[in-house]
Amino acid sequence: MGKAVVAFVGPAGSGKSTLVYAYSSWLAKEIDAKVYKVNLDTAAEYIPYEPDFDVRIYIDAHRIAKELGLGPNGALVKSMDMLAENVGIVENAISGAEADFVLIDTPGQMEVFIFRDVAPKLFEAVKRVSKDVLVLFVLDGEVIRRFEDYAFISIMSVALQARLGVDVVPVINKYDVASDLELMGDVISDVDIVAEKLRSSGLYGEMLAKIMDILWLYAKATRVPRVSAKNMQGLEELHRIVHEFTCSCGDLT
Ligand SMILES: Nc1nc2c(ncn2[C@@H]2O[C@H](COP(=O)(O)OP(=O)(O)OP(=O)(O)O)[C@@H](O)[C@H]2O)c(=O)[nH]1
Ligand SMILES: [Mg+2]
Repeated sequence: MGKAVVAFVGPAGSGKSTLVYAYSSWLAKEIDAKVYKVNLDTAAEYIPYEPDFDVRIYIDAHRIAKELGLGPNGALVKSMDMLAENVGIVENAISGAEADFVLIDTPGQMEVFIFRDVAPKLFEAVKRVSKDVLVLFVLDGEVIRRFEDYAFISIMSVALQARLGVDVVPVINKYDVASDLELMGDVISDVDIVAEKLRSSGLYGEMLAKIMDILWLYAKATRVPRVSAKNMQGLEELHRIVHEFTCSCGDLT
């Protein structure tokens, strides 16, 4: 039986690490799955779960900052470039892990991770280990306020898919503080509502609506899960979607 690899990517503070904790706990408790947790945040100061693989043992952004006299951003960039040259360490760790699920937590500064070599190289390596790889694009629900924001995250998801070469599913986190979202959580109705609202909102609205029409043709996720990592809510729904994408890992559910 192969292992499914789920990576958590998203903007700073969106709740990636908390969701790794919540989802790993859920997997262990609800379906008795063996979970291997990977921290790739070289600058993490606090991690809410106990990592089985911690990149900081090898590459630590704070140490690099001191040793090379770099500021926090320079050190993070340097640490990501070092990781890009050493993705084999992560590949070996995942390959040797006895687990049903490997959860990968990525650096807080998403743009440093995504725009450097490290992200595509990492996912190439991960795909050598498992054919069931999914990226969860973790977003803070509080930030998604307008229909334009929803279009933006859809476009970003597809852009991430192109960049990383793996399926990407957006996940809206912090639902406990953003439950007044007008959107349904159902892509079919969401896309219709969003496209319709956008069409009536000027030049960019029309452009975004057209983009949404095309994205929908290729959309893989049937639902955008809403979760609260903090309150451990929506994890069953999240798992259903993860399972849909990684189900060749066996009949765990
Ligand atoms: N209300 C609420 N807060 C949350 C939720 N998930 C995470 N948080 C809070 O959001 C903050 C950031 O959470 P993290 O899990 O560290 O987010 P992250 O994306 O890993 O952050 P970085 O790695 O630093 O970019 C913390 O204060 C969490 O307690 C949630 O579902 N609801
Ligand atoms: Mg984090």
